[in-house]
Amino acid sequence: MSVTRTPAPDWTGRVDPEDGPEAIRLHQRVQPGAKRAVIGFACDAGVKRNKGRIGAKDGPAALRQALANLSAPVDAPPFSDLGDVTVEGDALEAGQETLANAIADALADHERLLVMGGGHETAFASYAGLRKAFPQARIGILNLDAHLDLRLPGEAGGSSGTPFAQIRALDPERFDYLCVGYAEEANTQALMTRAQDWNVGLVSDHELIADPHAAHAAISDLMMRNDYLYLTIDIDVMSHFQAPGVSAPAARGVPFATIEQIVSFVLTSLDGARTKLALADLVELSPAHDRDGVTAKTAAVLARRVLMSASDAPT
Ligand SMILES: [Mn+2]
Repeated sequence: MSVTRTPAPDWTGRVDPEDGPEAIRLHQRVQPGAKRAVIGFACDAGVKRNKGRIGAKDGPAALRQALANLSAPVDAPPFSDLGDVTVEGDALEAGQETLANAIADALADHERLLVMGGGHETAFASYAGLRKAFPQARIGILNLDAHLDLRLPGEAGGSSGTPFAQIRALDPERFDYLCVGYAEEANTQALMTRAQDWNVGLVSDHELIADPHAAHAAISDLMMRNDYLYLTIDIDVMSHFQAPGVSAPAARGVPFATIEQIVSFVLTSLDGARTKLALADLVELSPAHDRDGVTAKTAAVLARRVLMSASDAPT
């Protein structure tokens, strides 16, 4: 079979019983049936079709390992691990369909799901799953990325460079997309023009370097006009030294502290807002290209924030 469901591994890590009950780490917060959950998409097919350097298939395992030993706030909610959807060879569409169905099922039981990619082809499955779970909802897409990923699918089909064009094709009347951190040299003029034609919101890496709050107004507006925010973090939005373990490292990139601050802004903006963050994903971690595990750790710090933040305000 070219697409398989792989059960969750056992989470293990350091324990410090001598330091008392507050000395807990994320691996000690994994509980079946928790309101939050993670699921992995072990897939190289999207990056391969996009002619990038492959390795994202090992992303979920590396991210779990990097998450395990991070400290957990004592009042943080527990989370479940739903295992992986594993794609062998070029079975991308079947893998995305399996992941989308798994996401839709999971959102019936969990208030927040974090998908661990995989390349950015993960996003098409993420959105399709979220849409399936909430057919009538207004969904705003916030992509933290050096790339618009708006290319049109070619003869081989979709790839890690096409997810947002595919999402628009799936849901043309309701496409509401904000890309934060794009690099001018990493996107052709054709894509920039397409973004304008499709009313895509844009905040560049240069703007964020000049002002770390440059995206706040656009993010607030996106949240105000939607019921759900779909947050997708491509770790290649950060600099090559912060995120070397990706398919396409950024020469410039947005500082890590700025990306953390944007994620925090999203999470704190959920308090008192109507908008929910039911689904987030973190993509393009490619452990074979990592150095000293720094990319995995960077991804894990962001994933920890999304998983451990306070619950959404009730509506
Ligand atoms: Mn991307």
